[in-house]
Amino acid sequence: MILIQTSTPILISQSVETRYLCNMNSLSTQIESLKKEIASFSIQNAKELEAFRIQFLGTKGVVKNLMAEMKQVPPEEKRAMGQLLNEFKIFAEEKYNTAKEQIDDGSGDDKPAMDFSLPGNALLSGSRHPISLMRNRIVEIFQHLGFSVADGPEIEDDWHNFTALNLPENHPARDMQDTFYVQQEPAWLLRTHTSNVQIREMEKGKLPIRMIMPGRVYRNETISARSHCFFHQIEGLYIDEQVSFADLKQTLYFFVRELFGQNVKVRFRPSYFPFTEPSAEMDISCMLCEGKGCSVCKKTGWLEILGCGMVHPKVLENCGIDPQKYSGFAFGMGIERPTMLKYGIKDIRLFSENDVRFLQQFTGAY
Ligand code: 2U9
Repeated sequence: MILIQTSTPILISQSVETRYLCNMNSLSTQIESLKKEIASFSIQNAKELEAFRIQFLGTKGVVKNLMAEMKQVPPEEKRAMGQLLNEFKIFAEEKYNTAKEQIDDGSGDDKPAMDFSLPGNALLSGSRHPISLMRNRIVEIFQHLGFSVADGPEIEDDWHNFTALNLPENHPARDMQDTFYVQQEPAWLLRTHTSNVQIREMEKGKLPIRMIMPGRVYRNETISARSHCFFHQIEGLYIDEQVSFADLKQTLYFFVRELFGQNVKVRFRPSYFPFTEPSAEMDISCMLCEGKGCSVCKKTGWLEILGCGMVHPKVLENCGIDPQKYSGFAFGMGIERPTMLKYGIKDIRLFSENDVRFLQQFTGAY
């Protein structure tokens, strides 16, 4: 015979002969009486709450003991009795939870009521990462010029990262863009620039294209205060009939004045990239010394900000675009460098260390 411990002892198992020790009718009578007991159980404070929990919901409490008895119920009655028991369990839990809430919020008599005159808890607001702040601002400027944003894979194949960009295997310029290869599939690599997205957009064959491609890129480089094995870029591409170098210059001039202020000066220096011809690097006047020369601009008065050029005809051909009909310009810039300049950040590693003392400084920044 098993007695469940309540103030009114409940007889669950009555005799050995019956094999199962309570039936549907007797269980429902017992539960009705238990429910009455629960309803009249006074819970005014944490101590009474705990007493209730132990008696009805504890490991040796009424609910657990009734559940244990279910083992002896024949299969044809298990379902109905199980349901009855479950409803009872919910009934007891609801009583417990309601009482707990009242005690926790001070409306029980254990704690004083809440003092609404006290100051509230401050809401901690997060902050955008400085790289995101800079990327968003750059994206916004180009969107005003009618550029849309395109995205693509960081794990790329050789064609989209190198070969289509006029960087065939063994091209010496590949040396400057050494990267990481996927061990199980060495034909896949981590992209070294977001140019793979341009190639994929051009391959779609929908012209004209006026897009910018922000994203994370990878290089096999030694990590130091000035360089990292991954960083962020924004590249841009404009392809249409009769796009000229003058369009490139005017677009980029507009962009840097929006980003760094209307007084900024620019200069273009001839350069070489396998994917553009002609190619150039664009410098802006140093915003720290206003072109006079300082340690940041290494006494030159100029800061190198991006590379650019007219898309090489071979690259257009590689993507199925007729270079006789279409021309275009492209540019690429790292996001870390202008971000470091804008916020006076001296070490590139801070961007990826996730130190809240660093990140918190950008709360409310734009
Ligand atoms: C296609 C055709 C041409 C993108 C370009 C550069 C020049 C450039 C560097 C700036 C700093 C990379 O992050 S960085 O190291 N980029 O100098 N990028 S032209 O030219 C393209 C891209 C795609 C199809």
